[in-house]
Amino acid sequence: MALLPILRYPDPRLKKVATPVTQFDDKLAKLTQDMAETMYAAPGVGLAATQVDVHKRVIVIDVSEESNKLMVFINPEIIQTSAECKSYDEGCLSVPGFYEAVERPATVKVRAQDVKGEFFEMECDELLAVCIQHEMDHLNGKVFVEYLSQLKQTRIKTKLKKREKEEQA
Ligand code: K1U
Ligand code: ZN
Repeated sequence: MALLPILRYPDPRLKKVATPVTQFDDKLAKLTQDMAETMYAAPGVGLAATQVDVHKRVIVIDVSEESNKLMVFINPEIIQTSAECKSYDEGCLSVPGFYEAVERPATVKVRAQDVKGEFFEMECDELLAVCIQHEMDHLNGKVFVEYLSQLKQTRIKTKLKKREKEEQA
């Protein structure tokens, strides 16, 4: 297994729209394993392939208390959303150190394929609902800060650039 470098906002590669997976082979299995290792090491509760510069529709998530319930979603689609919305303080491994409130549908039903290509459906609520919507945004080239005001987006970009310079010095 391997740890993959995570792209940092505002890297333009985070804006790419991921394409569907068509080959359910060993290469895909290895990608999901490497993504899981990268997510656990970060640490985080989710990771989209976009964030590791692979522009395929692949997501890994583990929102369990003991980080032992890995879920893999290939070609995920949201097929139902609740009318009720909830706000959650979201974080992002591509925007390290920033947590901001984002409002999204409280529950969603997802249809996806597993690593072998088998279709499944899942009802998601609580953190899982937040996380799957956040990760699907990544696959569509959207980072959660885009839900914030222009002022907040600019402040986050400025702080991240300053931090990057300090890290390089
Ligand atoms: O997509 C990502 O960058 C992963 C992101 C997922 C997420 C978390 C919370 C709300 C929405 C989306 C993260 O995992 S950020 C880190 C984080 O939430 C966390 C880190 C350590 C322990 C528990 C949570
Ligand atoms: Zn993210």
